Amino acid sequence: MAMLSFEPKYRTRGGTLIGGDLFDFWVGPLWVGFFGVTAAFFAILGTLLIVWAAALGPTWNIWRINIAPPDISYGLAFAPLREGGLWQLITVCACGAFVSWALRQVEIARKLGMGLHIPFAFSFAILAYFTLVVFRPLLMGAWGYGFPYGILSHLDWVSNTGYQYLHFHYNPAHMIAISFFFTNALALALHGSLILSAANPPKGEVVKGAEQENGYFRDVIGYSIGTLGIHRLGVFLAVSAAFWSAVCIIISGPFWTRGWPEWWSWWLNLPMWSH
Ligand code: UQ2
Repeated sequence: MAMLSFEPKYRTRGGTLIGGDLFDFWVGPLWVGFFGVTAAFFAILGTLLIVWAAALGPTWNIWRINIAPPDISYGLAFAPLREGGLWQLITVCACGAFVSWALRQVEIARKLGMGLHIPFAFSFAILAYFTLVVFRPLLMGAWGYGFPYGILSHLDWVSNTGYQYLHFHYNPAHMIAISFFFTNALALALHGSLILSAANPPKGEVVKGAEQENGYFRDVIGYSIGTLGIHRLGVFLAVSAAFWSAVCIIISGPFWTRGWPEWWSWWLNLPMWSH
């Protein structure tokens, strides 16, 4: 990895947000950077804390390991390690690692003179996680409203939290989020298949380009969004899916405590129906 001809193109100094040249070097193929160090610190510490919490039992069954947040009665205080305190420390590590990773993306984008689109998009995933384990618990007044770390246990949390609002599919922000997830899948299926159909022809056939890609969709639906446009659409759909997911859970509890089907009574009670 040390002798690549294009190395000088990306192994350029600078772009750091903090620490100047201090961590501006590579280890093998990987750039280090200040936030590479903090990301590694939080990721390793967080993983060790997860193993510690899992070791407290009662099971090593991978599906059933559960690291639960503190009881609601602890409110927003620190809990003893065995009573949710480890969940709190693991959450701090996860937040630290995710934010470090986003800032690492910013530094590398700056180093290479690129736009900040990647950290911008990634920040929506971070927003969704923060909403679940920080913002909503803060608004609800207890860390116990965060979701537990465990394969089956987090599924149970989603199910239980959903049923607390009777039928989560009636949550309007949930509807919007789902629509974005589905549309995102449609767009990536269209885009991925279109690229493969043009750029990966059978042996002996010539690779096709944007002309054919545009032509294909103009023939089918009379419109092509374009090679740059499909990627703008993709980022918009993906980021919107994460954003509306965050909205749909932050409004559940802090801003709406009853069943979501009941929310629609504003529609049923419109004056226009009574005439
Ligand atoms: C396109 C185009 C691409 C694409 C795709 C389209 C040449 C390589 C997939 C077609 C996409 C359209 C018409 C938008 C569909 C809209 C939604 C909301 C799914 O035109 O340009 O570039 O990959």
